[in-house]
Amino acid sequence: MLIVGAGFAGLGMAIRLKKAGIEDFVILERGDRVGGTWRDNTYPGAACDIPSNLYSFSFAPNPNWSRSYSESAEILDYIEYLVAAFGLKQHIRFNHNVSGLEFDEKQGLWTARLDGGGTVRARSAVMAQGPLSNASLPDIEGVAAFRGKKIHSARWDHDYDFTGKRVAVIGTGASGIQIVPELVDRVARLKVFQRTPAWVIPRPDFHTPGWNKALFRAVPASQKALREALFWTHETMAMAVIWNSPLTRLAEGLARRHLHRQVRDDWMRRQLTPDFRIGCKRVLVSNDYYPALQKDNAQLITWPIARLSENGIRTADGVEHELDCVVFATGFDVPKSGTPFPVRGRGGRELGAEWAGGAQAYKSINVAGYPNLFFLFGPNSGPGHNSALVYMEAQLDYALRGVQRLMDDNLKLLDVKPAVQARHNKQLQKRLARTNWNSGCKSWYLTEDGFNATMFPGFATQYRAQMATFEDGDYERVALKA
Ligand code: NA7
Repeated sequence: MLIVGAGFAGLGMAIRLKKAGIEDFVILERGDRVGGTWRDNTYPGAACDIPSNLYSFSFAPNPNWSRSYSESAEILDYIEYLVAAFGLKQHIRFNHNVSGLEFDEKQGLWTARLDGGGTVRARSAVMAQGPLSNASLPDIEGVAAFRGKKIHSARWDHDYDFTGKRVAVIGTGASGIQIVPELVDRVARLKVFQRTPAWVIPRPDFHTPGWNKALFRAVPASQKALREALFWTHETMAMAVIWNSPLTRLAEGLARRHLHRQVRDDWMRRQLTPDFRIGCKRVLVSNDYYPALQKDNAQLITWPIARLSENGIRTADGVEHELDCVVFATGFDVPKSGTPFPVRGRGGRELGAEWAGGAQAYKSINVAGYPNLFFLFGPNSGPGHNSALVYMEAQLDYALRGVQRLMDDNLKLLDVKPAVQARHNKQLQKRLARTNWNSGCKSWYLTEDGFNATMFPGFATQYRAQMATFEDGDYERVALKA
């Protein structure tokens, strides 16, 4: 088997394979370090907005988390611990950037082409390259012309000295609101360019006391119980975030109260109040973003950006903002085709072309015409309210079952039936139409035409249930000739 990507997903797959006694696999990683998104996002303040006890593998609990919401470096340490603890290093090929995948139907083999030549062939393949792995500079006029420092949140320059600088942060999503409080005290002036305000709720973040870690080490069941409690708390939040319900209004009330408590100025309150339903975009958690915006050297700018110039940013009201540095917290380039490189399946069909109108898969993991290929965090696997790793574990189990079928039944190919996939997607899209994500805001969850190929319209428990059964009848099976 070949696995593309050594982030949580690719490494999780490797652990599952090893636990099942399968050692014949290789992980192709384009970088020189494991960790995926947690290797790339090292900006000051980078942290997960899901509690660590839930944002970690249930089969590898960490009793030593230093706080409820871990920072990026601690998550990266955990990922590196996984590599060591499960003996994954020997399977990883660093600096191996896959530039294409091709299926040979006669032999039932996938070939990965590598940048700079070279190929890897395997019976099955796992796409674990992550949905948000390509940092994107926005398509704003003049970005190239700006002569000052440009930094993207996911490509941080730790050598740049912010002291005394006039700095802009463009973008107020999950990354932007974590960067602003960290930068504000280091710079001379901080201008925050907001296009759309997001809903922000309080962040119940605490240091883990020593006795608590000791308890987790001595009585692992206590940590398991905490994880369960966190899981069900987040499950309940689905009713506020995914669907429009009385809980949605309750959550909006909580966010409004948070805003009113932290921000006194009426103008600023109005600018920071979203005009869409909570959950439509990712709900943000922060205690220090609003206070940072109100510091004397900070300014919230809501005029649209007209262009960047050599010296700064010009806004639509005609004001020139002179700057030394622009931080782009503008998110990621979610590939329109759904894959970062061409993927050719049976009969030379190409996935990017098939997904041009919006990606679809069966149970988010298999795609008809692309046998023996498993997508981790594929179409409609995104959680809006719960830990991505809960969803990931369900995917890993499912992919393992597929791989075991191929091996145990001596199959050349296992390909989901097109009709099964079509029926599944018809139901998904019907359910998605009734969700908050499709209630009128713009987000990276949707294509420009408003097609939601990203999120799973249900509870994590429903997603788990969907992934818990592997129906052989859903697949075309072709045996290898003896
Ligand atoms: P996001 O969530 O995609 O946020 C990007 C932010 O940048 C958002 O506020 C955008 O405004 C803003 N943006 C993007 N392009 C522009 C332009 N051209 N002009 C002005 N503002 C712009 O990325 P993050 O890195 O914060 O978070 C990504 C995910 O990581 C997040 O969903 C979590 O799962 C963790 P907009 O709202 O589009 O008007």
